[in-house]
Amino acid sequence: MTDWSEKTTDAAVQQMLGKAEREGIETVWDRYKNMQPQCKFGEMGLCCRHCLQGPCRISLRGGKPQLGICGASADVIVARGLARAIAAGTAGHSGHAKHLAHTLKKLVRGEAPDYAVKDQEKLRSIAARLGLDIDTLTVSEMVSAVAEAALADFHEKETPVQWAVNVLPAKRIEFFKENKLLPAGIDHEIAEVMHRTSMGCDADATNILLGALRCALADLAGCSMGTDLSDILFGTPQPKTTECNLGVLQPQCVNIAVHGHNPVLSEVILAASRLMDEEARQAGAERINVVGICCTGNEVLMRHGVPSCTHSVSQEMAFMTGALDAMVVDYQCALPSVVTTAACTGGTVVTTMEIAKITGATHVEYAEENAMENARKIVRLGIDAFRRRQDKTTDVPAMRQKVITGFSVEALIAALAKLDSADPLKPLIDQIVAGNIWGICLFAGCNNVKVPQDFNFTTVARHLLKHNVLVLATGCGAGALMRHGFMDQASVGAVCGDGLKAVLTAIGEANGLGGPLPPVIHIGSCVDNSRGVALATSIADRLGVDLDKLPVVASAPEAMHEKAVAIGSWAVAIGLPTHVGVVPPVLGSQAVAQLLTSGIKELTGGYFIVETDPEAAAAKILAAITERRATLGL
Ligand code: NFS
Ligand code: SF4
Repeated sequence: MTDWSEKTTDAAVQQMLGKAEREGIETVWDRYKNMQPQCKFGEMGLCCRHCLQGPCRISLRGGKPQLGICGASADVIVARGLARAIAAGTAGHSGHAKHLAHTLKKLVRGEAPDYAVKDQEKLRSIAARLGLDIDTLTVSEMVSAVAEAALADFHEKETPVQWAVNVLPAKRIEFFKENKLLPAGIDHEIAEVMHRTSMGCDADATNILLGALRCALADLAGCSMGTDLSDILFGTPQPKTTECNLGVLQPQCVNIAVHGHNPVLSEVILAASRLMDEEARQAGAERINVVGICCTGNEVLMRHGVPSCTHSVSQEMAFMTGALDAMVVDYQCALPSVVTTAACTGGTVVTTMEIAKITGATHVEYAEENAMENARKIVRLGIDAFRRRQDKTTDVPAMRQKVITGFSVEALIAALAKLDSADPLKPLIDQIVAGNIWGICLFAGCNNVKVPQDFNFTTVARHLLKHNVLVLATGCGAGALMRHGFMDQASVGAVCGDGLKAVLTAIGEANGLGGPLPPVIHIGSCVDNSRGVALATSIADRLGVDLDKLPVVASAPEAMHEKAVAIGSWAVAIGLPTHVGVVPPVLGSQAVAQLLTSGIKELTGGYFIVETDPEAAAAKILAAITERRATLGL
């Protein structure tokens, strides 16, 4: 039997890889192999195509050429490349947030009849944060004002981006102001990075990186806005129990996977599917089974307990089961190859957004104005695919994991309030001071085909949990950890250190869970890294310190997307030691690499820890936490 452990550590995915090999169906891992050897210039960040005189690439190890045709140095080329990745990531997160703001505006105008404000309390708290007079405004006026404020954050204006200023401690904002790091407008910062990194513009690596950091803070604003507006529209998540992994696909049902990012689409698909079980039964199915993939999967998992099917690098495997009828995609992180996998196994890929079509997929243009009608059309494509697979066999791995999810900051604070209703953060802070919680680590980011799937996530998490680090997780990182049982309270005994175990048990029991909280706390999708920031900011405010003093760290052990680069960069900008387990294309410049991993510490207090060996990474992350504790006198 082939050993698949170098590709993935998820047993369900391994089983599907065996099937793909037997049937000669190409996967992302095959294409990775065919891509070897990958270009060293690209790996090092030493290739520039920013003008038509190029491509230019700078020779490694001191050989010639040492300058691009225009004279750009290795430092400049590497810094420009990184800055553009951050701008692209920012465009993704904030584009998602902008889409939600437009949906809110349509809602107010009566043009989005299938949407409603599900969480008025969240609306009021965000309106108050924006300085609106919440006592005199009606709900609809408040929605309108919040949406306008959100859209105003995109262009350059006299005042800085509110979704950056309002989500961080005052001390951090002062520091950003002094260092010209406060974004003036989200789209403005993206455009400015594109401008300054174009041929013949900014040719000072440090200066480029400072501009890139300001853009990364615009990315944080986009993430926070995405979370806030989604909570207003669809509700703030509350704890719930569900399941994950490929075993959540049910051959006797019409299986529809929502894939991508924005709950604007997936929420309505879910609602439509709940109204269409009868149609599914007429086609011979038991019912419609909606499952999630990647971050939109996290969105509907957090709010509705929709089971998560798989994540990131293994998305093709959902079709390999033969049981997935339709994969409905909005935008970001969908492999174009799913169309080919679907063709081999009989499923349908449905694209829905004007900016994200895939050749070979069925495109149903989705508009908020006709949301339910479009959603029904899309679900019907799934029912049609189900009809077509009646005489075919399916191979759904019998693997499912229990998941406890839904930990918004509001939910976490409510859980802590059961221990101290007057000062909910106090029990958490007391436990950090006592050392029962050694520190907090936020796991984020993707899987990356260069890493055996989930291996880095699970190895680092296991090590940190044993050392009593409280672990939060988002995105496909959360997906990795949930598929390996880290979000099931039953594994607390096996994976957590004694201090952490006691804390998780105390919170769980005070909340009537009849047991502990799960070892890893699921706080949402990638934009929901903002929930981690909100929690850290509350702790910092409660203690009256800045974020760079807290024993809080971030880790993206299997990062892949440009969005992950943007997130990692704002994590460093707000003062967090931030681990990345995949080497970003910066090693071509010693100056840039040095700045990111140590020089920047002098400025922001945060820095990158680049370490591909997960055991070594865990040790370095722990050391960073311990250093912070020592500075705090703990
Ligand atoms: Ni984040 Fe989420 Fe997943 Fe990576 Fe992609 S879905 S937005 S980028 S792959 S974690
Ligand atoms: Fe080459 Fe300079 Fe043009 Fe880049 S901008 S392709 S380094 S000439």
